Amino acid sequence: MPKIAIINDIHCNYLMLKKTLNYLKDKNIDKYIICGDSITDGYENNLVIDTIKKLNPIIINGNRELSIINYNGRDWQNSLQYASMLYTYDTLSKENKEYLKTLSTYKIVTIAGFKFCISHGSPYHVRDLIKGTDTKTFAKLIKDFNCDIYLFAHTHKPFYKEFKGKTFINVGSFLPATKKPVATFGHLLIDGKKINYELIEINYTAEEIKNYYIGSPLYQKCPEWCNLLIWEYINGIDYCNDFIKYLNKHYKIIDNNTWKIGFPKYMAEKQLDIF
Ligand SMILES: [Mn+2]
Repeated sequence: MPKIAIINDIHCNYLMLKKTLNYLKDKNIDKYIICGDSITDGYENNLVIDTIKKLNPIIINGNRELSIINYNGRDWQNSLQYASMLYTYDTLSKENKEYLKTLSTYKIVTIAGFKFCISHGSPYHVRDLIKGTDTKTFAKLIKDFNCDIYLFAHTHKPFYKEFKGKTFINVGSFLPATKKPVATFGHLLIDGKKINYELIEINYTAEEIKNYYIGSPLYQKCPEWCNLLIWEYINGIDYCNDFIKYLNKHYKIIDNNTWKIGFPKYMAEKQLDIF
């Protein structure tokens, strides 16, 4: 009866990774599956990758890993918008960059007779945003890949869907986008021809999150981005993307100047304290 833990969109949150692995330590997990975006948005990228490697997981890259391994060494310099990405690029070891370069963006594997299609966005594109209601895509995936279980990530919104005898799962993220402040991951038990799926929620407090980020080396490089992340954890709302959308809406050019002006305005509009 293989027991599988599925962990997606870690976004370099070592605090949640520790809590998750602590929860799983006596659960006799046979296989870990990690569907990408393990790095960036945090300050312990090497620790996260080194910890993941020790799990000997089935692992793929998300868009964040691709951005880091394909970075040209120029575009993010002196940019507030990309300061967090640059932090990851600058601190991630050569060895870990090389490790990520060996990974693909989707994978087909068979575990205990079940054929899995593992992807970040989808096997078609790393940034696809697949929802539990996307039955047209599910039908196409069945036709193109002929798998039993399809795993997605990237949206940070968990779903579990059975369609035409196949199973489609997103286990969510450590960085929630469901207005509920919990980190989520999946536990899958294969029992003969049956599967038993459970979405696990890991709790944290606003204090823990604030203590983790405020004053960190990442916070020192990009306090604005860290503030958006902290509130994202506290409220389960994707403020990082929403702030970029806000800047695009209100300013012709997005540069450090409009970031500096736009950030306090945005935070005031959303009634979010700046830490
Ligand atoms: Mn992603």
